[in-house]
Amino acid sequence: MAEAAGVLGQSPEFATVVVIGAGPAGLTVANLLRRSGVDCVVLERRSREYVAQRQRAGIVETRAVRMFDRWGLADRVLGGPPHDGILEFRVDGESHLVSDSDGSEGPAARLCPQQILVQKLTATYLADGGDLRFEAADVSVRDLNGDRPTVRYRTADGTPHTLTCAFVAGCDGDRGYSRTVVPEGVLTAHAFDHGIGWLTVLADAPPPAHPLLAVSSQGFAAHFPRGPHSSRYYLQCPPVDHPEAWPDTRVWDALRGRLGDSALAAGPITEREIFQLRSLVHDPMQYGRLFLVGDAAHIVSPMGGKGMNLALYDADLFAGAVRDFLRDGDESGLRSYSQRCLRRVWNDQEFSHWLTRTVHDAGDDSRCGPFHRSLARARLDRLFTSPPAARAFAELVTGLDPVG
Ligand code: RFL
Repeated sequence: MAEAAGVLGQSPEFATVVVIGAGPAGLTVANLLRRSGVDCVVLERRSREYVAQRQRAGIVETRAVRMFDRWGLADRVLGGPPHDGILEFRVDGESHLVSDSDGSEGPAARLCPQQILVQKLTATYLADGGDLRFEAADVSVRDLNGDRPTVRYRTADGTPHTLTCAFVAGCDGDRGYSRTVVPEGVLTAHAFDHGIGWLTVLADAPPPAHPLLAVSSQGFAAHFPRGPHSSRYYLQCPPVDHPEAWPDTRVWDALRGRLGDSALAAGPITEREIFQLRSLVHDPMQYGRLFLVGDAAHIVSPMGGKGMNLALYDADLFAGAVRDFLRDGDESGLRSYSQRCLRRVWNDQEFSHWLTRTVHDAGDDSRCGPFHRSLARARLDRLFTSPPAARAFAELVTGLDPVG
């Protein structure tokens, strides 16, 4: 407690927490710390404009909406309408609606695109007087095993700066810097490559009535809302494919075929990218005074929509743990941070893995063989016909499972 009191209210170049990275993880950490009266500085490599337009996730799950609600931030940081709790599976053109509502009381998931969340988290943090430094180059960290780590960086004009702090939050994503500071042999990386590629396309085209996953012998496809007039689509493709192999006509023809919707409205394509479905977990998520948060610690294949939501979960636990330490001298949250985060990470990895295998295996059997195709179809059949199976699925989609 004596130390806790001592780290508050120091000179400007001391910050209790230095946050590296201003994506969903870093900005959420920063906002929650501010709500707790804990000072922090956020260092972001890119410009504010660049960070604000990066489009990826589209749904803030129910658990995360309630987390922001608990911190008194939901109205300020979430945009988009509530999700109506219905997910559509289309199997060989036949529609099956599955409720992803678990029936619990409280605010529901929100159709809030990641860039809207990032824009609102940025605006809220700055409006509350937060310290956010864009275009911070060459960030480096030292002395993580002492109680005063040092963080150095350069401003856009090359001026060097040094900060000391009590904690570093490594929120700089999978290709960031913070994880590289951890000495070799400390972290174990658990990696899995699904051997599946996805072409992802963003277009100014009408969103679907419900988030839509389509299984067909031509391969998997999906259609998700990303705003009132925009959509994200996914098309299974060979992992080594190139976006140039997918001109507009091929994209729309493939979507119409796999979604079983010959009238699917097209629109201008604004982004076209191919990536491989992979999963990665680093264990532990802490080294000395460095805490890894979000993609810096784990990557989940996008199937199931968990990556950004896990980042928000980590941010909640980290900010709560720092607050409890500074306010009450309670170190238990910091000590159990990695273990608690990893429990949810593996829970969500398992869900994402299950759904990834199911929707791909159930379609094109040239990849997995007829036996696995029939197993996957049996899993879908159970989901469509068994209320307990649908309920377990809803728990996982909402994040309101017993993992907490
Ligand atoms: P981010 O978003 O990568 O942010 C990291 C930030 O750190 C900055 N940075 C640095 N700053 C200072 N110094 C350095 N040395 C730095 N190095 C990097 C970067 O510029 C950046 O601003 O990580 P964060 O905050 O952990 O957030 C994670 C999410 O972005 C990620 O999990 C999701 O986008 C994953 N994801 C999805 N998640 C969902 O929950 N639902 C979805 O539907 C969903 N769809 C997706 C996705 C990811 C996708 N990609 C990336 C393959 C769809 C796609 C296409």
